[in-house]
Amino acid sequence: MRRSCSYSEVESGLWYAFVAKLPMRNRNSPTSTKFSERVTGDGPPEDALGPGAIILRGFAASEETELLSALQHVAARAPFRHMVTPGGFRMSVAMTNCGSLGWVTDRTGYRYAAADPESGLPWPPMPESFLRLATGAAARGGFNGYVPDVCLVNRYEPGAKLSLHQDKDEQDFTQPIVSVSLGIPAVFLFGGLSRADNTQRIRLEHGDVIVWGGPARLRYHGILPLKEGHHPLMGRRRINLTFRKAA
Ligand code: MD3
Ligand code: FE
Repeated sequence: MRRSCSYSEVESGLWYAFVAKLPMRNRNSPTSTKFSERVTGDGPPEDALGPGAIILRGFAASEETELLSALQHVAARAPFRHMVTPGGFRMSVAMTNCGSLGWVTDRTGYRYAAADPESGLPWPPMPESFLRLATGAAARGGFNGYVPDVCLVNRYEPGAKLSLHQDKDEQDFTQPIVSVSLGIPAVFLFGGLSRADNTQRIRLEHGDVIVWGGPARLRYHGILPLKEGHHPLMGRRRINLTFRKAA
């Protein structure tokens, strides 16, 4: 059962304290609505994505080779698959997981499970390089001691999309989610706490890492259909690593 959580509960005053210590270029505050631009402007952290979401542009780029080789090991043991939603739709995004739990969906619902339903085996352990990246990024966002137990890996090919949704299958919404974009760029949609709220569009590129915590944690979000593209390392794919503390 989902734990309910009020907006004020997840909105931590701490956010403002750690943002003040960050260099301007890492504050999330774009300068215009043109989402083709990199977000590098300065200004208050409430701009753009709003409080709780911090973009670390290119943070993962120097680790790309290690991340990719670790990902190949994960996918060898737990292959990417297109899961089915409770409504019966096959997802265009292919997914796998590593860590002590993995996010799954089927006709019976969404949940975190300790075993891969395709094989019955435990999910592959979280690679050291994944964990290092996630804890390092979380610390930069003010979340010291973050220890994710899940990395959900999303694989997009041109045309794949993720409809607007909230992530609320986790137990504790005070724990952030860390996302890592690799491969061809995508347009991320960032809404509000209600599905009907307006959305902003943010271009996510290879190596970009975002820490979603505090008041950003329960905002609606999605990915527009991926455009054709080619990345030297990833080919015509985008991979998103999303780290969670689910249990
Ligand atoms: C904002 N993945 O796996 S990552 C997902 O690019 C998911 O594959 C997208 O949404 C992707 O659930 C977006 C960015 C992201 C992840 C979790 C969030 C943004 C978030 C949770 C709360 C708010
Ligand atoms: Fe999500």
